[in-house]
Amino acid sequence: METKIKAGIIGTGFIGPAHLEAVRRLEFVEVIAVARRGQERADKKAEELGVPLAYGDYREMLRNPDIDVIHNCTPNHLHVQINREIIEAGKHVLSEKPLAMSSDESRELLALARKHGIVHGVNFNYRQFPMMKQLSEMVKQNELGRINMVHGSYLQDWLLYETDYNWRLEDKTGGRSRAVADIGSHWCDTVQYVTGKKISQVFADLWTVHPNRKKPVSHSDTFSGSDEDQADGEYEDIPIHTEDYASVLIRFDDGSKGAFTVSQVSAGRKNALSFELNGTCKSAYWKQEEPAKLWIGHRDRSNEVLMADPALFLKKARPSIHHPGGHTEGWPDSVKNMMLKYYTFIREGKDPLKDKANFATFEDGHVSMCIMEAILKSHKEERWIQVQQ
Ligand code: SOE
Repeated sequence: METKIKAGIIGTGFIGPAHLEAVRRLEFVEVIAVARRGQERADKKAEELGVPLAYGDYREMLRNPDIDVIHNCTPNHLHVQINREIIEAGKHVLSEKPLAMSSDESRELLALARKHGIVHGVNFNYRQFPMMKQLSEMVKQNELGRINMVHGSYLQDWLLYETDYNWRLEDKTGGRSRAVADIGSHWCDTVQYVTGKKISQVFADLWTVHPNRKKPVSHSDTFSGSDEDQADGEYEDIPIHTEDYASVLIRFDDGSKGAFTVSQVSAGRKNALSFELNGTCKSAYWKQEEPAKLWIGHRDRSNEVLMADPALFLKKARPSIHHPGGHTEGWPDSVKNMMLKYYTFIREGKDPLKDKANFATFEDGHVSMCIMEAILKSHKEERWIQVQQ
């Protein structure tokens, strides 16, 4: 019988358990350990999640020779250091975005990963929805014609109230950018993936809607919503320096244009990533919250809606869909698809220096950092900025 690839996960907040659940759906991988600060908390979490080994210090996990792959699911400010240590320990790494706190750091990580020849991935999962593979094939086969415009938004409401609080709000733990780095990064990765174009210039306008927030004295998780117990509770006033909202004009490397808006303070919008492509023949529109539908717009006949269905997909997109039409794959499945592609690359013994990955790598993570920095600079200097790699 094939020996299973063994994995460990560092960080057990919102996204760590999502990685765990996705990896568990792969029959050839086994998550044998989790790490979280403090042995007692780690033990408790490992038990809750049904994982055999618990580390109160991730460095001990790095020394376990049985572990082949490590997932970095820690808060943003810890990414670079832990990613560096994972690579230096000779383990394959799957990191959450952002890869680091600056593009100098993400460039260094990419070089280090290449030097050690390990398989590196970053969890840009939205490009892993089956319909995104179908759309990218439609674009490659020129079904839409030349793509002139790409526009859309990514809106959420979990930080709408000034009493909503999370580590992502603080620049020390979240980074210099929030809405752009946290969700704009997904929007940019997804549209660059489906169009095959690179964002080369940006002109941005950012806004911190709540320059001061009320931090609950008790702990607050991502997407935890309003805590009724906190209603009469104690708050601490905290100045906020990261953006709740951004609108960005973009120019692509082939001269085509677009724009996107991101916000974490838009009531009623939960995880509303959407975009539209306008080509010389057809348009296409997709939204993540209804992922099985692709609206296709025509000028001279009625518009259509394509439903995700292997029987209706282009041949090259078919392997990306795992259920018959109407059996809709959603967000957790996109994470599973990311894991499937990443671990299959390892299982097949592919060479990260020579073989093309069909998932986002540290290269994409670095590009994302460069776009984010160009956006911050553009907002500050109120002008178009070239994305520098
Ligand atoms: C919070 O904004 C968040 O969990 C992001 O960090 C994720 O990357 C996104 O997929 C959903 O929203």
